[in-house]
Amino acid sequence: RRDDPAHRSESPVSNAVDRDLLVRLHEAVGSAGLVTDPDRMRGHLTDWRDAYRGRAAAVVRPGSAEEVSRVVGLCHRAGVAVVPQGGNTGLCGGSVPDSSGAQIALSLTRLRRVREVDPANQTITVEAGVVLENVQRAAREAGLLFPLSLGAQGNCTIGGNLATNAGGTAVLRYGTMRDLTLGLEVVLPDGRVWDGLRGLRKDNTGYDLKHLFIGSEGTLGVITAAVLTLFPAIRSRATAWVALPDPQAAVDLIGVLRATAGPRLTGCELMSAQSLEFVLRHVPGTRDPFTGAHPWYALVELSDPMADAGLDATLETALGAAFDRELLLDAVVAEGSARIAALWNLREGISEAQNQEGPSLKHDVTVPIGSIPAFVRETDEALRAAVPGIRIVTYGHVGDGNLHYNLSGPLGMEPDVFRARAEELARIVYDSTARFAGSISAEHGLGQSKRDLLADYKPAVEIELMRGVKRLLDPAGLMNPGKVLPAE
Ligand code: FAD
Ligand code: S2G
Ligand code: ZN
Repeated sequence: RRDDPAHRSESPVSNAVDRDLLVRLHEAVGSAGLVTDPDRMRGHLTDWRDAYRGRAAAVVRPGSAEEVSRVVGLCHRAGVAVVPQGGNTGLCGGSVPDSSGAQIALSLTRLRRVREVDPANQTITVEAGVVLENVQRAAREAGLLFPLSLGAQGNCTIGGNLATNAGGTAVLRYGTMRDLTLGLEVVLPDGRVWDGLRGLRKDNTGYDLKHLFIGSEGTLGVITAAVLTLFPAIRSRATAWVALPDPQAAVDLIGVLRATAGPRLTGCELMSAQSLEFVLRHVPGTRDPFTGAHPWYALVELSDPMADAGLDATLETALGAAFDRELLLDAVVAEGSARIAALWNLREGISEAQNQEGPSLKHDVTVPIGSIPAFVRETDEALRAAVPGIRIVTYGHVGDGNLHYNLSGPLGMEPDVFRARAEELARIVYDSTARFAGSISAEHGLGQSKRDLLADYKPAVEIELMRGVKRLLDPAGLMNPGKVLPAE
């Protein structure tokens, strides 16, 4: 974090690994693939929010899976730790090396090939460094859809999406990255390559090993390619922005939408009034779709592969039923793609807007959907008792039970004074999550920021099993050490 030695003005480069390894790495990846210049390394030694900084012996950028295999094998033989990186948009510090300077940052961003699109099989085979929005584009160009969608899609990579089992705004219809993956190619911690790039929807031949690597955050191996499932392209969408009195109304609205639209409900994002206030203040060009202020808002979206699916009528029917049940305070259906994009901009702008308000303490939690109203009531109450005036930005993927509970300090509170309360406030959110049988990390993973919480929120036997898997696959402990699993 900011107070550790890595934040001092010391050079990010260190010579903590012997020169022989650097020479061999240079032989393996050439000058294009080995970065030791401090200025060129810096971007690889911090995350998107600059919340974590580290140092490294070098940044290695292999250009192929074969080069990844050679690099990882060399580091394994030299006993040097490897920290895989994609777009560095992760929010738990998982891709940032530690401050020892004795690790190699392994960037997969040069593995950028879309190896194959197979319309008959409805699959796409891509390399780990392909940016998410380029996978979406490749699918679109084939007349198909790759549905993973999240705010960082212009920078995050498929390798990072797999390693964090990314979720995003379409999970309630298409699932997480885990549900969208049929096969993986992985370089194991000793450099061997596991080619599991099968595009079969049925394959019951033993343990499903890909699921060990999906969500492993670079601690079990380096993902170099994947076979992902594609879906029919969307040809009609109907999107509405609604105002609600409370989270209970949002939960009831989901029920009405599911009863009316079934699987055509593909987006349901909730946001508190505080969230919208920050967006309207900091995101240029945004405006409140309603005149009066309301306590809660939701963005709901139906979509369908049929062009004339009558979605507008379906959405109007659902909203009518919701008004009849007094679930809504106001509603507007977006006319045309520009208005739809403007509504999504209100939602996707929250994260960046909150960063403009000083330190934001992020908590990415899931609770069973029916528990959301009580969970929000109890958590808000406890947070406000702890820090009067705290500004609570509650928003996110309510359709799958995932809320982002991101906290900003009260107006006038010194940022460092608020930051000093981070652990206490996290406990309040996570203890409340645990009381409602939820998860302390819905989609962002654990990285380094949440790994030490595991012991308090996971059964000991589960942590023992995970340690067993780690020992089996990475006995030398060289893959992304210090991430995911708590220190022994
Ligand atoms: P990185 O940050 O580079 O790495 C993340 C982790 O994966 C690290 O532990 C790293 O070691 C490991 N890793 C990376 N590449 C590989 C590889 N090839 N093999 C093995 N391990 C690897 N996340 C969501 O799930 N849903 C959201 O809605 C969402 N919204 C976001 C909005 C914004 C504005 C931002 C900044 C982030 C958001 N995120 C969200 C978080 C982040 O974008 C995701 O976690 C994403 O999947 C990270 O991808 P990346 O390529 O940036 O990975
Ligand atoms: C989102 C990520 C951003 C944040 O916007 O859906 O997953 O700030 C989040 O938590
Ligand atoms: Zn999210």
